[in-house]
Amino acid sequence: YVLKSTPDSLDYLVWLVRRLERNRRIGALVVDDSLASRSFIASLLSAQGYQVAHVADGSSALRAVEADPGIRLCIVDQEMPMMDGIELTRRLRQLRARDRMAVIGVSGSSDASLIPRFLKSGANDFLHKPFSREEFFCRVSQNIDQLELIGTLQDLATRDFLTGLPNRRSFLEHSERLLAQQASSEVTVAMIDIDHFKHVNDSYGHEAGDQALRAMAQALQRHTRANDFSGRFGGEEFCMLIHGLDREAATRHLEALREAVQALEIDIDGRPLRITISIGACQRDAQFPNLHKLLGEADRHLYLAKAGGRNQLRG
Ligand code: GH3
Ligand code: MG
Ligand code: MG
Ligand code: MG
Ligand code: MG
Repeated sequence: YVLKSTPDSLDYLVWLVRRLERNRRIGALVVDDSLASRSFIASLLSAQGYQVAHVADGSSALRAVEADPGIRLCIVDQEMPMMDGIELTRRLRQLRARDRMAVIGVSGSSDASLIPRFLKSGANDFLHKPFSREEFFCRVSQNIDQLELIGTLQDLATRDFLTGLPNRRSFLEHSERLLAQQASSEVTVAMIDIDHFKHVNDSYGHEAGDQALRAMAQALQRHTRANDFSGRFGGEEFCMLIHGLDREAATRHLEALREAVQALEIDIDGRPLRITISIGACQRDAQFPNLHKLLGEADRHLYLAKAGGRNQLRG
């Protein structure tokens, strides 16, 4: 049906196939008390490749979204017993933000106030029933495209391009959040700096330097446990936030990272390149209660590690 009314150029077909491929990764949920209506909308979404489920009421919809992070699209009918679509939309928004899931309200009513009420309660869009298949296709696609675009922009804003690690902004934001959430637990902040990295660039070339930074980032990731967080702070400087380890355990953990980096053999066109790192750490306590103080003290310890001969941990 899509092809009938659109130019059947090869470009369009390629675009359509890509779109169908993409949609297979996206979960969609249809909420409508009428079986005929939700089955119809579900069949339209299935034809576009989405992974579709449908439910008859708001409570089931909330449970489904809570259980499945893959749901990125909700089509919500307005007139339903118990919980109407506008109320459901408001509650869905408490579970998943606008940039993670698109909610599209639908209704057969001619009440003009429905559209602003849907949008104000957090819907991304609204469709009047009955709608044409083509309008449905365009609206849904546009909303999913927007989510994808936001995801791409968020990725560009938070990820370091060279190493794929979270960037400085992302590290700082995440750390602030974690320190606020875990006000009483043990947290260690570590600043990690590659030793004599200028020398690596000077003798092996900038490309090799980049390769070393990527190898370093991989080692760092291998030593980042599930509740920890690390990033590239800038240049040849990295950072790690360790959560739930006391001072001794955190020290052992960072020493293991230092030794793992020392043991790396980075292959530069058949020539082995070795690097070492210096680490400055600081454990949160009454004297260093916030991120600013923790980073300052970790940095001071890093300086001491450098002055003490490098390839060592202070803190
Ligand atoms: P130290 O042991 O005191 O840390 O000495 P260092 O040479 O590592 O420190 P310095 O701050 O003098 O030099 C850091 C170097 O890191 C200089 C800069 O060109 C290089 N660098 C920063 N970012 C990148 C990058 O993205 N790629 C490459 N190849 N080099 C980088
Ligand atoms: Mg209804
Ligand atoms: Mg350095
Ligand atoms: Mg330096
Ligand atoms: Mg440095």
